Amino acid sequence: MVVKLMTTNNLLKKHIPEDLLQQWKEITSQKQSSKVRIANFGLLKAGKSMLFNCLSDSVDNSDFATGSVRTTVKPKELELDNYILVDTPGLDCTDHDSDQTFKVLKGADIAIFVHNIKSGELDRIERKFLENIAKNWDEVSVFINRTFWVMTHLDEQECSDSVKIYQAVRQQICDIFNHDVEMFSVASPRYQKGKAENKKLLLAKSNVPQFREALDQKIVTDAEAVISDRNNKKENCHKQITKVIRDKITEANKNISKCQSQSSKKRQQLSDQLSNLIEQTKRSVETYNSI
Ligand SMILES: Nc1nc2c(ncn2[C@@H]2O[C@H](COP(=O)(O)OP(=O)(O)OP(=O)(O)O)[C@@H](O)[C@H]2O)c(=O)[nH]1
Ligand SMILES: [Mg+2]
Repeated sequence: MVVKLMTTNNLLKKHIPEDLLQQWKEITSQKQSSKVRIANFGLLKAGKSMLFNCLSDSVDNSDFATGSVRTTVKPKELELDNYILVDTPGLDCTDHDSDQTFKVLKGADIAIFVHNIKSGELDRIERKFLENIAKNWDEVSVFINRTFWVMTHLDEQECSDSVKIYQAVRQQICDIFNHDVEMFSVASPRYQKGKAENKKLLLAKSNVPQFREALDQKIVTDAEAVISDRNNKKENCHKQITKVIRDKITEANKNISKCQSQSSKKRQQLSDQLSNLIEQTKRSVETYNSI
């Protein structure tokens, strides 16, 4: 008999649920860097990539492609001096994109939620995605503590409406997580123009420097906690995988015992039938001999 040995990867694929395996891959495939990983998330055209270009000071949007039609189609990573940025596709395009973003967030240390203030309050898809996090995140309080909430397109919505929208979105987030959050409103093109033309007023009015400062501050104050959370995440994921494997072994052992007991029952039945047959044959021969 030829026993085909399966590779570890194939074994994992066969026995571990896809989402758990994906989470493990996401955590373990990250560059073994002590740098903080920052991932964005939000609807299509929310301004995620442009905001990341501001963080990397790419005034011509060359680090992360931006555009007026669906632009980011798969996550893109960029390593900077003090952190790694992971740009993601819009949540509202396909279910696969949303799932992929959820996994990217699981592997990130800090998340940045990006919402276009021009689109008004959070829509159904954004709320659904956030509700899913509130329901399924291992430690929601850590998520809240490590997430920045940013509204873009401030330059196109500077009217009384923007204050109303700002407050309404903040309330929506508070309702989902039962936690009040601080929100930033930014104007990314203004920041890029200010950088390119060295115009301090534009930079200040973009609000991006204030946001960057808060982000930098968070990275400094949470540095140790981030590493310890990262290890906890890895450990939790490893524990879950081990549990799945142990449960599978227990189930397989039960099946083996069941098969063994069935086979021994069958063996006994066969043996009884054969003994019966021998006995009957013997009796027939005796009867024949006595005639
Ligand atoms: N006026 C203004 N335009 C912005 C701002 N942020 C982004 N944009 C523009 O909005 C469009 C979408 O921006 P992106 O950064 O590509 O949006 P995205 O969320 O990455 O989009 P996808 O990758 O397709 O999901 C681009 O044309 C940007 O130039 C902003 O703060 N103000
Ligand atoms: Mg993009």
